[in-house]
Amino acid sequence: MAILIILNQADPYLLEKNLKSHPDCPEVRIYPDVGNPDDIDCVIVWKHQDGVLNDYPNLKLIASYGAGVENILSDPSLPAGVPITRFVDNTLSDQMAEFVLGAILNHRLHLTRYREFQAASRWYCLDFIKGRTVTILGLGELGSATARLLTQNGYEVNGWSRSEKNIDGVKSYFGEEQLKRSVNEADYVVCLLPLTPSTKHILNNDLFDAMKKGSYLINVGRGDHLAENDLLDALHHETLSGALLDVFSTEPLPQDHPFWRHPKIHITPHISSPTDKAQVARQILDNYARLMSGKPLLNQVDPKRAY
Ligand code: NDP
Ligand code: OXD
Repeated sequence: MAILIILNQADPYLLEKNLKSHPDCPEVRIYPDVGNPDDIDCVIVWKHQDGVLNDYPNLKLIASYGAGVENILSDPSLPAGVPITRFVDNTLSDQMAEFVLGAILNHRLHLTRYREFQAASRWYCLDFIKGRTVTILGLGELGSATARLLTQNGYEVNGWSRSEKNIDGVKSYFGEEQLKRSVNEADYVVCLLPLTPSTKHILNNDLFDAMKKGSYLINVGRGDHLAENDLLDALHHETLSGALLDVFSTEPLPQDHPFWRHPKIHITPHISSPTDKAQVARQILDNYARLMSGKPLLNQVDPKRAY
């Protein structure tokens, strides 16, 4: 039996090294050097091509290398009935929380703008931006960790999710009908939703119109949460004052994309919370052992919920 690594836009050799550092690791193969497909009982995937998971008759586990699983669930030839797990870990939640706090501080304190002034040898002072109310769309593993760090730093935090939440200091909004209300007082709106059919293009003109004029958008969920032309419109009409985007519909972001040169858009290359290779290797081997001994898997995805 063997684990097959199928990673795009991530280093399969580094993951292999981390897996093999565990004495209980089974044989590991890296796609496309599959060997006998009958040997493969577990695949570790990230941004795989549709159809490639269909060739393994003994497949018993599909493990996502990251937290998001939209790329797995949208594969029309996904093998039926094979359990899917995702990466859930404190390293991921803590990094995301720190990144979002950093993005808000950078905006409030104008740190990037001062770097631009410096490039023009310009001595010019701006007032700190005062607003400290943040709405987080998605209060799951990452959203709730981010909400906690922000409340600890004196921010007023609202969260929106499917079900009601009870997190100290965080005002909970839930369900479709409370979405607009959740954002209308916020100076910052942060998207930490999973990409599903009901969240695709949720960051659109309708939502922007419900947001406080001049508020700032941070999208660290997925590129397809955002209706890109609606954001360009909202920035043009000053409905929003700016946006930090870490994720894009097409990654890497194409060279000719208008976001690159937009003065009100701050781009980071899908880096807000990278997978920790040692932790993901440990977690997948733990689940592999659970699979072999018939124990329940950790962090299993519910395909009906789509996240
Ligand atoms: P979780 O599954 O733990 O949390 C998802 C949250 O979204 C839950 O609170 C859920 O509500 C809420 N939600 C889902 N669908 C809806 C809906 N239709 N309406 C309202 N709320 C909804 O996910 P994680 O926190 O682990 O990760 C979130 C996403 O972050 C990932 O799917 C991925 O896309 C992105 N990500 C980005 C990274 C980056 O580097 N940019 C790194 C890692 C992840 P409820 O709690 O009620 O179920
Ligand atoms: C993830 C990511 O989903 O890195 O883990 O985007």
